Amino acid sequence: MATLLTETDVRVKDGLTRLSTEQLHELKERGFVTVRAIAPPADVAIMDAVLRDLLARGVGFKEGARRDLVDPEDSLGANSLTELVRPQNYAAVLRRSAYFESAYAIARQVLGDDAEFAFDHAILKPAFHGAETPWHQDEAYQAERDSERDQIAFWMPTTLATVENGCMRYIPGSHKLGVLPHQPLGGDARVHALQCIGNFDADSAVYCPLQPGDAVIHAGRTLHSAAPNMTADVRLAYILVFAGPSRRPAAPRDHSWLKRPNETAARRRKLWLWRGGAVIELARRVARNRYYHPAFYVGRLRRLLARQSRT
Ligand SMILES: O=C(O)CCC(=O)C(=O)O
Repeated sequence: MATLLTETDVRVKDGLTRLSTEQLHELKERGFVTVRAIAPPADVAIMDAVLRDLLARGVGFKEGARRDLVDPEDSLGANSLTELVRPQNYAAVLRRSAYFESAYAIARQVLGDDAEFAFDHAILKPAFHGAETPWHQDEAYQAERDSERDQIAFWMPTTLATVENGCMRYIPGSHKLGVLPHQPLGGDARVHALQCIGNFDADSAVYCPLQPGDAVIHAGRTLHSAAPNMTADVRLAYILVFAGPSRRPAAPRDHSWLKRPNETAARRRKLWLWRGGAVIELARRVARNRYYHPAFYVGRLRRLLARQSRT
């Protein structure tokens, strides 16, 4: 059982807060960039313990937040590629980490002052048999037809991430290809994970092994995946996603692969919402908003005033 430390313990403010010009260029041109020590070791140790504890206790299963990404049955015992969506809902200590502060500062640098925290998730590849994460672009998971947003994800392992245990791998420049066609993994609409079925050269993949507390940042359209875990230790990553303001796409988007009413975790979630979870969900949204950076509110106010003056 992990020990939850107090807020004072985790407010270690010596994380990284800006990318260099070279790193920004790399992110823009290749679609991903690695950064060293985005979070201090004490912070990483706490996040690792907190996430392992949440995952070991099966937290979030009934509400569809805990799921197996590749198992169609997706029972609580499924143990192929385990994800917990929005772990901050269950451990606010994650929100107060130096990692979060650093990532948010970098997200504002990359996406502009209007950048918003979109969501967090943790992904665990079990020892010996953790499944491959299929090739995909994160933007393929965005359902909106008439709006799109630039996004970046920070993928930070709290364990070692190696070629053997499933570190991230990327197709350089693939973020310039637009959103390619996807399908649920293996064409099974019960599975949550999407798989890119467009044309790309998997042999050009670049692997990004990392130390705990390092991170790789990727754009919403960068093709990525992670190999299976063949080692005796788990591989655990904590991921933060930030998004810029929404805009109208050049043409309405049709991510038809997201129409899958039989997705197992989504069905659990629907049931939970109907049975009163909607109230909890609303309370969580209100609580989340109070954390936004002042620049977020200034941006909102500016846009509101601009709209008023146009009418
Ligand atoms: O952790 C993994 O295996 C995959 C992570 C991923 O695909 C993502 O963060 O978008």
